[in-house]
Amino acid sequence: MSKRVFLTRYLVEQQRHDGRIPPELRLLLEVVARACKRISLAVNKGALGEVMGSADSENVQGEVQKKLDIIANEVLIEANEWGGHLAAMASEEMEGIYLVPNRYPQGEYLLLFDPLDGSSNIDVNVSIGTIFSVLRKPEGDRGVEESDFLQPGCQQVAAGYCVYGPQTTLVLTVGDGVAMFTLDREQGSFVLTEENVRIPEDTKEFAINMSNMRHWDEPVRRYIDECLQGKEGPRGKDFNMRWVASMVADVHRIMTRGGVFLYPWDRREPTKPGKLRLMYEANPMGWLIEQAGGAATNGRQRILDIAPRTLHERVSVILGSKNEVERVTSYHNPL
Ligand code: P6P
Repeated sequence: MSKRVFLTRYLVEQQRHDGRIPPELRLLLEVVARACKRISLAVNKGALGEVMGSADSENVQGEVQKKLDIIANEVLIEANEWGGHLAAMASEEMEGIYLVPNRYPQGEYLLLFDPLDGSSNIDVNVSIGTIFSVLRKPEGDRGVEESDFLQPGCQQVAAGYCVYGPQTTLVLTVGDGVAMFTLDREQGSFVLTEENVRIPEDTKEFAINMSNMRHWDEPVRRYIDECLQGKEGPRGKDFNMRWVASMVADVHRIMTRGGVFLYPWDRREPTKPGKLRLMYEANPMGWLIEQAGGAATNGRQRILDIAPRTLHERVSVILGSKNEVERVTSYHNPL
């Protein structure tokens, strides 16, 4: 059996190799990975852990919170607040930012996360996941403010997700490609199972919630209609469709075998640019996809170039196999 490389060794070698992972960032990534292990254990207990169902509360998005949403959020806060690597955190489950308490040392990083994305799937035993993004806090000794988080995705220093499915798999980038680690439950360690992940530039598989078709804008309708026409149509090939309704699961499939994921703007809530959140869903996933050779736009511009205006702002998302994303984007920007 080939020598197993655990997450810690991988991060130490990356740190030693090109200095891309300063010690504080390595600590941050190891702490987040440990928190994901704890979340995985809670998720895997299911009904046995009395963690199923909804809490009697709503999050800042106005969505009913699942008990596991709150548990996952608390696990990430508690794991990260004392280590001295962070200055503050932001979460889909919290309206404002969370400042590291003064009783703990202050670090130079900002951590953003969707603690349990796809939580509508919890009660039906379908894969869900944690998404995280790491930014540097601006220079200076002043306290961190919400505006310090409003950096474009191209400023991220690390990003990743952990998918809680048949396997628990941690996928991360620090800007030098994408690596995947599978949790060895017997040892309680993440083991390197894939590095230099590459997404095929072409695909025959699209992921979108088809029930919203009548609400889409014309460029998306045109793209999906052409896919549905199959080899008799302008694409000259048949397409397959997948929709898990869990972004982490859909993105992980694309990271593994290619594909294109679309959650576009639609007429149901025309004042919202999209359903997914820029800071802790689209930006980390967009960077991971780009680092694996794919592309990510909002239909008109690169996701990672979008200048955020608010912490929980939403965005239209088209990401995955490069040539398909470029096609959909070209339909939005006719010459
Ligand atoms: P719909 C989960 O709630 C989520 O934020 C993403 O993980 C997922 O891709 C999307 O919403 C699913 O949305 O409208 O199909 O339920």
